[in-house]
Amino acid sequence: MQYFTEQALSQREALEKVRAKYGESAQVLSHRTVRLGGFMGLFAREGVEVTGYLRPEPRPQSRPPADLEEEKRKILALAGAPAAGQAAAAAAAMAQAKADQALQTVLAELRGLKERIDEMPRAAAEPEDHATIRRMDALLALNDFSEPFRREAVARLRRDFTLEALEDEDEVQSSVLEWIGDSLQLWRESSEPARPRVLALVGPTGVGKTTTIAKLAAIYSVGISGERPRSVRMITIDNYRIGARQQIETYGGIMGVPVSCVETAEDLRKTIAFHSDADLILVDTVGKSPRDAVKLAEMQRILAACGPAAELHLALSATTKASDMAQAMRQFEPFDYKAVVITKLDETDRIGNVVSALAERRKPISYITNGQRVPQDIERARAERILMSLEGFRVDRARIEERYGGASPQPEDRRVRAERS
Ligand SMILES: Nc1nc2c(ncn2[C@@H]2O[C@H](COP(=O)(O)OP(=O)(O)OP(=O)(O)O)[C@@H](O)[C@H]2O)c(=O)[nH]1
Ligand SMILES: [Mg+2]
Repeated sequence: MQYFTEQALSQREALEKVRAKYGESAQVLSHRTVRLGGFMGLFAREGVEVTGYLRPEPRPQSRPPADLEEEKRKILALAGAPAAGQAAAAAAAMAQAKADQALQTVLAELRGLKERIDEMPRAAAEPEDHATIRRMDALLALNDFSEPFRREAVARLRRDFTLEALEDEDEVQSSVLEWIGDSLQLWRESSEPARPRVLALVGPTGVGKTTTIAKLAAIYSVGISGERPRSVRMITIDNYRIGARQQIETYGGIMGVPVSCVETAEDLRKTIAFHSDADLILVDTVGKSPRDAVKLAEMQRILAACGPAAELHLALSATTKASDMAQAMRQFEPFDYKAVVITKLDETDRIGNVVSALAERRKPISYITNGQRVPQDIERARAERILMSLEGFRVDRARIEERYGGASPQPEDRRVRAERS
């Protein structure tokens, strides 16, 4: 307890001093008359001295019952409480842990449910729309076309078709197919490519970049159906993964295509300069997660050494879900990729996700790969090939080929077909 003593000329003044100094908590116990000031007993004046103590601060509010229980359990445990007490405390703790776990499970399930609901295709057509419009919307949803793409198609169907015309469902389907075909942009090689033509492939991990590079090296180095064989080189920036280096070196060994492994931008620049007599230099890169911005920036810095004329292509697997595909396209945007290689077309029947993502960003498709075999399973992108692989559409093949297949098939396409037949 804290005590105080204050002196003043009067009791009133002494009490005022106490209040001012210690506030309401001051409790005066006694007062007495004293002599104040003076010199050696002379000139002193009579005054008052008050003595008292400070009332302790009120105790904080008692804790809520749950905390009290917790305290009790701890004290019992510390004091070596009887076994029954400990058992009760342990049981209570376990019950609490179980309740927490159950809550976490429920929350995780709710989160998953929300994600699934968000991903569920919502109908772009209204119930009052003509049955053909609703069926077209369902067909596009079946093929994983994005909601904006389907909304656009539904709006166009409402606008361009009379009720009578909507009765001819085959004709409507053919029109929708043509709209899809027209939305596709195809990458065409320059008729006078730079020499050497440098083509680098970037993309998320495991989409098939190295396999695609090997396929391209094979088809261009062999020279197909009268095309002159090109002198091809492969460079990999994936130097530190032993398996990856072996993978591309094995392909190079089989095809007789020289392979160089580089680590830095300077290495890359020098290696390209060293192979300046080649027709085509293919650059394979290590797969990057689109979420890893730092590594993406580093790869971009290295690839700048390919020079301004280099073609950067983004490899995307057709099996990627629409939202991840959009994210990959966005994250690789700073690479200024010129075209997209769609890989693993053989692993899915639904490619609307790719088609709508490319249409929304106006990116052309350069190559399509549809299997693991090197070099057979690759072709230059063709609209009719993509349209034919759509699910559930009754395709008027002759009409599609007439519209999109005007140009004779690319040499490697003929070869691939010959090999398959
Ligand atoms: N089904 C199928 N599998 C493919 C295709 N292209 C590649 N693959 C397979 O996909 C797997 C990964 O291929 P890689 O070429 O190593 O992929 P990557 O993009 O180089 O992988 P990282 O370098 O690790 O990023 C391998 O098993 C390939 O055989 C394709 O068109 N279809
Ligand atoms: Mg690779």
